[in-house]
Amino acid sequence: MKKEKVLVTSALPYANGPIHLGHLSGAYLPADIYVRYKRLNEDDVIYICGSDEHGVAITITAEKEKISPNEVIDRYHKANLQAFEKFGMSFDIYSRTSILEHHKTAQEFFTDFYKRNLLTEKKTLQFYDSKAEMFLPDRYVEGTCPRCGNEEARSDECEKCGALYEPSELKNPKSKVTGTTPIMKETSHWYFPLGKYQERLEDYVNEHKQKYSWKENVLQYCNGWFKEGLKDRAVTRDLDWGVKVPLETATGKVLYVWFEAVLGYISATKKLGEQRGNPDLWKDYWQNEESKYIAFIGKDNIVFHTIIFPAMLLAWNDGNSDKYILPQNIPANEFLNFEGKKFSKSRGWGIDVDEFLKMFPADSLRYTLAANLPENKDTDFYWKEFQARNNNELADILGNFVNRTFVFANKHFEGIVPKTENLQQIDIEMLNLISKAPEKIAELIENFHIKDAVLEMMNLARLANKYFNDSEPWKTIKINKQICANTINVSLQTIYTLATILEPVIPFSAEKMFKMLNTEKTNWLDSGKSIVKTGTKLNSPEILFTKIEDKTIEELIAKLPSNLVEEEKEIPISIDEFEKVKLKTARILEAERIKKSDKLLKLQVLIGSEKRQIVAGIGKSYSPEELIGKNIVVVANLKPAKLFGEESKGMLLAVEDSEGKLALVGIPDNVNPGTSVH
Ligand code: B3M
Ligand code: ZN
Repeated sequence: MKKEKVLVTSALPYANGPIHLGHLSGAYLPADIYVRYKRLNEDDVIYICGSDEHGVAITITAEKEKISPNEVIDRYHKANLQAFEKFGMSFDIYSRTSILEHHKTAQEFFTDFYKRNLLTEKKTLQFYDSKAEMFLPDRYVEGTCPRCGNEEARSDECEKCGALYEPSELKNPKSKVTGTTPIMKETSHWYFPLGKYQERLEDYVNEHKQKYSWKENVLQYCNGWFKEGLKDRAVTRDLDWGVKVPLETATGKVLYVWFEAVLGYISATKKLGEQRGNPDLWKDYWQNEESKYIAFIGKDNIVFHTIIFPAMLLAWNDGNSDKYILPQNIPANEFLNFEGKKFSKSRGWGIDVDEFLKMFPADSLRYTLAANLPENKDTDFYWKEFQARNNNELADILGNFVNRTFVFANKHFEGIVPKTENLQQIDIEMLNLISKAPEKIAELIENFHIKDAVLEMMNLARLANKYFNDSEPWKTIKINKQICANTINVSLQTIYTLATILEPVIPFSAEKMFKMLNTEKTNWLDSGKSIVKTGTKLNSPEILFTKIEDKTIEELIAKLPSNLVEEEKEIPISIDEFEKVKLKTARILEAERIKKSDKLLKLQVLIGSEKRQIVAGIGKSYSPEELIGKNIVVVANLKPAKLFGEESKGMLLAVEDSEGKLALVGIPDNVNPGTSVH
């Protein structure tokens, strides 16, 4: 098979907080599994990551913790690097965006675009804190919601009522930096003409989706953006933390964090070359048609990697002779939740990697997360599932098989790999299984079906256990020692295959297995070809996995913040209370958008013979046209309210998916409007 040149990146985590399990499942563990597999397959792969150290994510943390941004990034860069190492991440480099090389790379892109007149300067009004003498990014301003009066509304949206508005509409704005009232001041920024690249980006996405079967979630995201139409995007910000805009007139301005963060992949590769004494190494991966680039991310980063970064690379390529390759695939994952709820640092919900690894081995965590990756939908980490995967799969299936084989080999064959003779059908079948497994699993990993690959791996261990049972070596040893020797030899070969194919998932245990077998790692595909030599002296067996006790897990569950459980716990109500809510069916007669809001729609609905107006926040999920004639369920006796100056009498029922998309609760067509819903 032709060896591939592969460049792999994982999203650069902000150095403003610890890495938690959700991060690992999204963009790190799947990439590490892929990369480790590629290395075993003897492909030429480099794996790049590092800290994202700019943007308001960092400065806000610095203010909260009352330390400087520099202290924030140093603290978390180090902590995250260590946590990743403990977890067994095998980056070739874990760089950071504060290094000079990165600033230079990012500025080089900006300057190139600027000189080629790609960027336009535009003036806008923005909040300005006169006391702190700084422009305030959106997240730095708080005020009273112009719609519902919530006093903690953000500058352009209210989390309480969901309203979106212009920052100038916010009442009583306050700077989060000094608490003073900000003024509106004119500022200017440079805009990248994303719209110009729309056609080429659509072609890029369409071609790649077919050729490399891009994931459905990624495509849907891209199509949403294309449908809306790509618009110019500001690539500078008024902030003094970040990569300075390399123009004399741009004092106090930095490059927008996303503009430079994606270039962090390139600067990190440059750094890697420097470390390896090969300064041109990066070109071999980034500017080489023979190389393929895979970008692992979580779903919240899709647009930056499928649209914005490729557009920047296209823009560069248009004007320069050294041309970058574009990502070949971007296998974005959905999110991992924790015990049924989103990870939340502020509410203490979830667990950091570091904390986790103080209690349990990395491989147990890696295996559990890998077996449950949010590849197509959000998944959950549950303590009980973790225990079950560790005890019932790692310990009882894999660990047990390895252990029994070694105990037998030591007891009856002096710890030396016995030779085979006259293999029986059952042995041949097992050897057949191990010879086929690597290829089958490789195909799954190559196509980023990592969860399925993990399933196959454990399945092989399961079949190996069954083979051992069915062979009954404890009987054959007494009747025909050669048959028993065959079983043990084949089992040892199987352990070798398992160690190889499981190495990407449980590298620490795989290492132990190779050591126990006293046999070097070979490449992926050969690992199923009876590599362990007859006569090899085995090393003494080690316990691979220890079981986790119920008590330990129960204690961890009991430690979960109870106030949060309380908060989201359903408060029981009586039937009488429920009866107060009048749910009725209704038919939508008319629908139109409310000006200035992309979320709100004004609906005229029919409830029985009564026509009513309802204002509903479903404008991002439905167009007015597609709503007309739909039968829905409404709360008919809700107190009337005014939204954007429009009267709303009632509320409709909709379900929200994990991406915030709403779907109306539907009812059969033959139900008349005005029917009560019980
Ligand atoms: N730091 C966002 C995040 O951590 C951002 C990713 C950058 S990838 C170039 O989700
Ligand atoms: Zn509000």
